[in-house]
Amino acid sequence: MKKLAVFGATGSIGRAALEIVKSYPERFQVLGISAKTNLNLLKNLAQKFKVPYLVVENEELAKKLKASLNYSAEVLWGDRGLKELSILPEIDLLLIGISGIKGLIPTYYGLKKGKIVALANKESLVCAGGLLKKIAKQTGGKIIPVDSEHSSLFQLLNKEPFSNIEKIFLTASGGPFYKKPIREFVNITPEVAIKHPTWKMGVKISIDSATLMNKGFEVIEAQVLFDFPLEKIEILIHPQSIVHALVKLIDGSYLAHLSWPDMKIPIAYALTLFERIKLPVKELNLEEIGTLTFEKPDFQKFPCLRLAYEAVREGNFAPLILEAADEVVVSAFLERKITFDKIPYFLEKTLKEFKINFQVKEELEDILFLHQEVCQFTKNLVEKGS
Ligand code: MN3
Repeated sequence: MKKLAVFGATGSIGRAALEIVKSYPERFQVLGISAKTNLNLLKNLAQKFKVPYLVVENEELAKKLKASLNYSAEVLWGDRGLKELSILPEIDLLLIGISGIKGLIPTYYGLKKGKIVALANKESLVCAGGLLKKIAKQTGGKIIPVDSEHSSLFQLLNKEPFSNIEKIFLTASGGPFYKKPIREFVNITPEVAIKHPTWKMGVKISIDSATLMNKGFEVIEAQVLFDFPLEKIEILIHPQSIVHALVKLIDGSYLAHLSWPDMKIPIAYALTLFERIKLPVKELNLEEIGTLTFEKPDFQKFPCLRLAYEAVREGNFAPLILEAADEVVVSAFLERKITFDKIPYFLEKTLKEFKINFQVKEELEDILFLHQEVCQFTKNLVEKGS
């Protein structure tokens, strides 16, 4: 029986994970769940699974939740609550479905305790990849990717010695605007941009998919996760979202991972520690799909891709700077302070102009502080720029 904590239980990753848990009660027990503010759904999930530890964003919500529960549970809150849940001795596996830099908190403390971390949070590896890998090495903690592309690569790369691998490919649907002429980008509204063609996801990641910044972050993650040279990581636009990743071997063979785009597959693969279990997912009918297409991404039209590669090349904290800037710029777009076409402009400007003015120790507090500093810097840029 695996003992789980699900961070971001009310989001799309968390809900999919709990659906799997519900189908396999003999395999999993949920000891902790967290949510930011969706109190009603968190309460329903908590009561359904009789979860002993719950985390919400603040004390007020914690009190409200505790008073409304029909059983007795420990209700924690805030960053401290995230930390406390992640280090509970009785939990073996953490699923990090929180989006944003807050996801780094349970990832960091969980790895420090040598736990298995099934990671769907992008910011953790983009902002603190080196640090997390260092900790995992020291404690024996494990990072298992849950993002569909990285889970696919993980499955493909498991079967081959490193020296056999010539290249890896992440696929991208291209998002809703892949075919749109760039001159029309200025008119894209938030309402249209959050509609992703194949995946149902949170708002921030949907915008990142529309700018392809999401794919850029995934390149950064793949580089960290698999210790693979950047020049050998490529992106292929694949609008059908059936092939999630490919690996090219030195003998000219390609291995690919195909599945219906459903996050339950990579989540279950991580939660079971690489066993295969039956899942309630739609049958992949290749005859019905008929054609799978691939093309090179357009770096001119989607400069966020170039920025991601540049950030990795620059190293230091450039990926963190890019990620923090993106958080601010995406909010500014959602609040209609800037237009869609200006997103990469502000990212690039932050990358160029932000200077780190203190000695950053590779520790959680410093990384969170640096992230905040960048956010403030980009906020000022956006205000001046519009
Ligand atoms: Mn992905």
